[in-house]
Amino acid sequence: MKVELTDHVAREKSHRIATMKNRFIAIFLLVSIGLTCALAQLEPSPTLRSLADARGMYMGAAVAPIFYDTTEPDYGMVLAREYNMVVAENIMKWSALSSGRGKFSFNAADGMVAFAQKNKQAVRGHTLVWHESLPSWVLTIKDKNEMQAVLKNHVQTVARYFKGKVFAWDVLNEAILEDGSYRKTPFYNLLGEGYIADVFRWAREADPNAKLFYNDYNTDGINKKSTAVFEMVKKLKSQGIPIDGVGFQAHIDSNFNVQQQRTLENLERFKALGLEVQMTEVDVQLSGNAPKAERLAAQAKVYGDMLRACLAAKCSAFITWGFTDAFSWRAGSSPLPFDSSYQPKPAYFALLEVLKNPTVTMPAVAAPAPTSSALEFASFADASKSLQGGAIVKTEYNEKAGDAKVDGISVTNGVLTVDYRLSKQAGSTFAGAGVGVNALENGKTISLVGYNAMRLQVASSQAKSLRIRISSTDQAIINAGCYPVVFLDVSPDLKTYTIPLEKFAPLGYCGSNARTLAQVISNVLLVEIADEGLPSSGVRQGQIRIGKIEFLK
Ligand code: 9MR
Repeated sequence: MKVELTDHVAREKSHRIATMKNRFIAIFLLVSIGLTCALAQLEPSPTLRSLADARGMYMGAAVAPIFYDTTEPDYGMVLAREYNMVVAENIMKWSALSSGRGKFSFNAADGMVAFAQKNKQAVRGHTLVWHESLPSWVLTIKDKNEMQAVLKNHVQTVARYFKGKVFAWDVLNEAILEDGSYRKTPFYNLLGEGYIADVFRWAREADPNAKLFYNDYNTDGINKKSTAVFEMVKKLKSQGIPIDGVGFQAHIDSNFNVQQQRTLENLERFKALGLEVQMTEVDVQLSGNAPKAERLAAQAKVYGDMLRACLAAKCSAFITWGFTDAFSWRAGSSPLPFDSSYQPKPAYFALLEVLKNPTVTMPAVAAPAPTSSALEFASFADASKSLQGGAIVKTEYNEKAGDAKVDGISVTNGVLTVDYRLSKQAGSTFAGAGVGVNALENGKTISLVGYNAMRLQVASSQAKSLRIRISSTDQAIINAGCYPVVFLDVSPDLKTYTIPLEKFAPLGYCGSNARTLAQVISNVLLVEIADEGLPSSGVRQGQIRIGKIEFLK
């Protein structure tokens, strides 16, 4: 009995202790959850603005004076929250500032500057000299000296007025045509090309501290027009004309391919002249007839890719031409990162992700599940018909002091067999010779961004190791001899290898133009599989058999 009582007391005691313990744990958990929530509330989620601030760059938007409109309270709120820079979409243009000769009115622009100052935003000036949005009286001028005086007066009055308020000016906008020639503007027609150097000199005189930019569209990749702009600014620089930077407008659509257009390389060549580069009017029209979600995802990808190129080139600003689809000069095609109700679109999240981590290759957007067949690389089984037409596979491989000849190619049951003969000269120092299989699916270029592994079915009758190389269509990368490569030890049997794409990176062969793997592979031209197994001089015959090459999401 005593024992039972003692037991009972002991049980009660331990029950009380356990209950207290549980309560303590519960209180502790509640307090910690509460604290975590409170801390989470204290720590605001990142915005474009906060991430740009942390990087010491500008995220900007073109604005209209809608922040005055009390029926659009979200306009000013989102603008102030997300952007550390603003640019006037229209109200600093010549026709907006000057209604008559010698008459200037800065009220609307002053309002925008006040908004920016209140919200601690920098102001970019757009634009001192442009052939559009000119007051009609300027178009009536027929005399060279008169035009020169009027132009100088405009540039200097405006630059002086905004001195200390505007950190950078688009001094000259869109002075080059698509074919690379000078645009025949009212200024060019009367003053000749010399007006270009003049307007930069005049702007510098009026505001020595503002950064002076040339700005244009369809210059967002390497093409005739961007090359003409490049030559023009190079000449200006070499003549000591004060120009600090070039703005790339980037009015593009969701089919724009940053890799194919060689956007980064383009920015870099301007940087190499000692110029600042900025993306100044980015908007990405939705294109095509795919379901809306797919088009938004494609748009987001282009935004992300553009910003990534911009950051890789150390651009100083990324500016969108507006920010909400409610107010865009291309409103019908929903080109901006916020929808008409000021809700962030996938494009916004893509920008956010890239600002957080520019090496992310695919922005975290709700993209629809990929249809693998469309993007599958060269499956030789499927491609055999094209192969017979000779369109997709060619073989060539030459190295110094060695050569590879292909004796035959055949496709049987979906397996591509290449019979080859390697030769190596005595005394040469290269490690091997090889045969390359260059494949391009039906002549198409396949974008590999977003893929994370390569699956390869391969057998080699003699090779001890295989070198697998993926090349890019980017001519600069090809020229630099820069390509991702991986070495594999092979077994004599047909075997499937799954190679994570990051495996290619450390072995990447890159010249001084080294690019990240993601950039290199984003436009794949060929997959080359080379037999690396010829140790000394001599000739040997061999065979490589490839079942299938796929890139995996
Ligand atoms: O978006 C601007 C639109 O509201 C104006 O009507 C138009 C004419 O002034 O200019 C648009 O902005 C252009 C910019 O000033 C220069 N690059 C091209 C832009 C789109 O046309």
